[in-house]
Amino acid sequence: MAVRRRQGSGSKSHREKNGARKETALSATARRRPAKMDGTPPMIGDYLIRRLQDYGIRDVFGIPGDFVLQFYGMLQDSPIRVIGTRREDCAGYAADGYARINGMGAVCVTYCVGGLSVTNSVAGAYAEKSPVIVISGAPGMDERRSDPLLHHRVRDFNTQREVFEKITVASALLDDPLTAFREIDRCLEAADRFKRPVYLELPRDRVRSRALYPHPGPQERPASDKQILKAAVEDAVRMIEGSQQPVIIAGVEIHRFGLREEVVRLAERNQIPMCATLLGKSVVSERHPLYLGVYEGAMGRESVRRYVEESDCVILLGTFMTDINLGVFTAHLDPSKCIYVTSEKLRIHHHHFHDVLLADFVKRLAKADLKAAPRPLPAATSAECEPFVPKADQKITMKRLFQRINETLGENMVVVADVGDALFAASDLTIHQHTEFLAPAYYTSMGFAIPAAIGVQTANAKLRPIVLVGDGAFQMTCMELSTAVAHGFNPVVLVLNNRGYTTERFLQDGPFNDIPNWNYHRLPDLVGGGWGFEIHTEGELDQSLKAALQNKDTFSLLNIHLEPRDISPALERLTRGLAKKL
Ligand SMILES: Cc1ncc(C[n+]2csc(CCOP(=O)(O)OP(=O)(O)O)c2C)c(N)n1
Ligand SMILES: [Mg+2]
Repeated sequence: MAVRRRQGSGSKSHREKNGARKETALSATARRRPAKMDGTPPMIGDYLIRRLQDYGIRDVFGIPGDFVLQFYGMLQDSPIRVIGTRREDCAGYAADGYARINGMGAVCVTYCVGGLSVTNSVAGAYAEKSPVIVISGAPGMDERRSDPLLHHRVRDFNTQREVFEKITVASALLDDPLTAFREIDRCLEAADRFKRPVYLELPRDRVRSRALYPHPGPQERPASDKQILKAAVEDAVRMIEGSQQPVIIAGVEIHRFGLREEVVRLAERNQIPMCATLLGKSVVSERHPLYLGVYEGAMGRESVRRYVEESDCVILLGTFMTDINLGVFTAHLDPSKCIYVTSEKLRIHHHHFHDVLLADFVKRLAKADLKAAPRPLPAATSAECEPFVPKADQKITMKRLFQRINETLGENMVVVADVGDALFAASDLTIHQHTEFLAPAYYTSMGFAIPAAIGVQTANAKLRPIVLVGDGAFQMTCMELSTAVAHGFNPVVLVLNNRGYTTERFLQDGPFNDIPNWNYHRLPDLVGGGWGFEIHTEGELDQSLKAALQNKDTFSLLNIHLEPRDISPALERLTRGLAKKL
């Protein structure tokens, strides 16, 4: 079957009207500096907007409603751009994707119907350490006095806030101008420090309430205990110096805390090989000569697994020991041979250290003069991809598809993988120096990838998302391609159409894993923009990918027909590893 291409009518003028970024007066350095107050006492809403900008937030995702319209009006008059999404949970994923690129992201929604819809994506951001600020409108404090049954209310007026308390690192009701300004500072500081979401509830009659007293602005930042930091670094240095086969495993927090250069310096100065976890994939360039690959137990490549598990000093930096990172617990790491540091914990073999910040520890360790005899390095284990020569009429398979994608990856591309075999297969991709890799690799909520790609391009329009998404996940959040059209974004979306929940077929199969087949490539007709391609063969894949990459003006969608039981080599390794274990 020939490639069918469809082009919707999304126009540039539409994009220019809606997508043009409002100029922000803040320079990059000013963004990190706290907002200065002039003589007039600020309003709560204004102060919040200024503080968001201090943390580099230039865009907010969401859908308005009557309880948050006043604040939306204020946002409209500010340098911050509002990106409307089709659903609130998608706004949450978009803000999460934005935060992963930009450092922090924000959603702004209405009370309960919007807020409660965003909980799943915020829970994912919490689990995977992505700092998303949730701003929700709420009934005015004066309206609440006689406990009326106002629309959107669930049980009582605190219900939504109590839900968010469980899935954020800090939360506040901005009901009192005496405390609201401090509360905004406290919550934003917590989001920045712990790289987790926070929740701010803004009653509609408090948006314009002014400070009663001059607000001094944000207070001092937390610091490491110097003595404990010194002792911990000395302990780590001794352990590394005495080891024969040290190895670094870099995790997602290295990216979140901007410590990539320090980790690479530590590796290069001491010739220590590096791996990443799946959640931290691409945290160091996968083309670096010291890079071995993703360590993920039986799911990863055997040579990487063996090197790490035979190591007498595993330096885990900003790594979370999740089941997916550990290949669904098929990994074997002995704590007595590990240096384990995250923003929450520092353990060196069996010693625990407190009051040491991750960044301070990593920076000090990278600067330390380690004396160790030169050790042999492992042979290059990074799987170089075989060149892809398309066999024009051959039916496309997962293995061949990902070989072709691997060739496509270049500078300024971001691979955004959804849950399913898209994620497992993507673990084998070689991410280049300037390519990022984003995936919900721990919380694994389907539907992340398309809205997260919107967040990525909102944060940096020069980044080109390559979205890998199963048909099941696509059916959950594909409506956000309409948002891509509205803003002139150009992700390349590869729909792995295996007509169902293939990953689950290998756990337990049944008709519940079948899903309706859609003409995915015809979505451009519906949303009024984008190019669609239908693909059965390697030749069609090759042609379509080339055309999609050349199409810079709008999104491209490739409907790739796969067999329901065709899986990637990574998922094959995992199912084999699990079969041995069970
Ligand atoms: C929101 C959500 N619902 C359900 C699941 C459970 N689940 C995990 S993988 C999967 C199937 C994914 O199907 P698809 O997107 O088509 O990818 P495939 O497995 O076919 O590669 C399901 C239902 C989930 N992870 N997230
Ligand atoms: Mg599927």
